[in-house]
Amino acid sequence: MTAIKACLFDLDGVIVDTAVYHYKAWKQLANSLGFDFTEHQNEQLKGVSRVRSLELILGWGGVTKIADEQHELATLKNTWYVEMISKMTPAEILPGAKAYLEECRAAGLKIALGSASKNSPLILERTGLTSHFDAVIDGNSVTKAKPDPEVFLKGAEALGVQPNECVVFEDAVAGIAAAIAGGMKSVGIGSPELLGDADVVVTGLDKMTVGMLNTL
Ligand code: B16
Ligand code: MG
Repeated sequence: MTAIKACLFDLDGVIVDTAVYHYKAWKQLANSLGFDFTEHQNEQLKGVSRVRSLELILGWGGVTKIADEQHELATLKNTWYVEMISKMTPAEILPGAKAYLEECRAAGLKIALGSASKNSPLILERTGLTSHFDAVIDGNSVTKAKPDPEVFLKGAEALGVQPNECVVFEDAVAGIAAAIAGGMKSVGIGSPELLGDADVVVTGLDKMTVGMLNTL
């Protein structure tokens, strides 16, 4: 068994719950176009890129837009979203997340962020977590979305470790698939029904210990 040397964390749904803000901003956009979508449908947007999220939402509303208009709509949604996340505070860090990042660092593990979000630097800054990461790989530095392993492979590279020395923490099915495709161990954050392909599934980082990584 190869020893784990690094932890790669997804952001939304693992460290913070920005899905609520994404939902509010996308809903506002859909409403401005004359339709609505449910919180259940919103589940499908978790871990999905901004561009792909818009395509899905327009599809739900039966609305067709040319590329230029799509770009404008995505930018408008992002303006509203950034307004919301600019007011985030450290109180919005999910239970156990900060303590687990600190436990990992104290155990000598390297830590990287592996997120689809182009807004991750702002979210880390607002929540006071920037210094907890040795590397940040996000929507600004990848060309292929999860389930492609690019974001996590770049994370491993930035940390100077091999993929099989990494464990990925993810709340999205596509994120677990990306970890597996990259040859990494994975911890699912959420329900075992949804994330059954992960090596282990817990409800949150408050349920994790560094010791558990040796059993993966
Ligand atoms: P942005 P993650 C993802 O974050 C979100 O889950 C997803 O809903 C969002 O569309 C995506 O980031 C892109 O975010 O519009 O801020 O670039 O789960 O990969 O940390
Ligand atoms: Mg996520």
